[in-house]
Amino acid sequence: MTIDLHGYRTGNCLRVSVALEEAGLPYTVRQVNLTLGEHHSAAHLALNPSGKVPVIVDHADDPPFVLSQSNAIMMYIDQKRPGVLFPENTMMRAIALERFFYFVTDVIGPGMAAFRVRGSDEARNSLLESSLSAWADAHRFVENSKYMGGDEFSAAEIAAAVYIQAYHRHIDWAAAPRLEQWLQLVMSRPSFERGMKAFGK
Ligand SMILES: N[C@@H](CCC(=O)N[C@@H](CS)C(=O)NCC(=O)O)C(=O)O
Repeated sequence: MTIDLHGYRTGNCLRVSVALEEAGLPYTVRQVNLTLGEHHSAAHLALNPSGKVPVIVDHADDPPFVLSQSNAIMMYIDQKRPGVLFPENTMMRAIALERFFYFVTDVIGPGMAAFRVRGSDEARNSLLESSLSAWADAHRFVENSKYMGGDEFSAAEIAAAVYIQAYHRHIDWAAAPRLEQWLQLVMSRPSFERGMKAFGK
């Protein structure tokens, strides 16, 4: 029994496809083409009345379990395959969560807001600057560690690396050599690569 992942090629959906790949959970992509407005269809609204993606439907449950919100889905995946997205050790887990939420709230949050802001270049630039400077500041997390949360790969990698793809050209990589090495390490993981291609391209 697999999980259906309803989504499109966006950061929120890619975080989930990468997480499913990393956890080794079988899933089937159900494309919801946002440019064609398929997220407003009756079928999609029945799964998620807010009309957003991603949504998963886990057929292992009867009736199937439906869940939206990318970060809640990642926590659900973590519970289905403990120890892959977040370490099981209490303190290591707390650090990985700290870094995961750093990327979700301090980096991705303002970045998404910048993308949506209309009519004010000043507001857009300020949000983008705040997002990218928080991203660059994550240099300190990997200065003496292999991964963002320590020695183990975690969902913090997924949050950070998926996001930065869209802003790659804005980063001064020469000033952040460890970040560049970390990104190469993460992006070369076969499971990560498969997850990034889940919605095509
Ligand atoms: N907080 C939600 C955000 C979901 C979201 O905004 N999804 C976007 C795609 S990344 C969407 O469905 N946009 C369509 C719309 O807002 O009409 C999550 O993390 O899943």
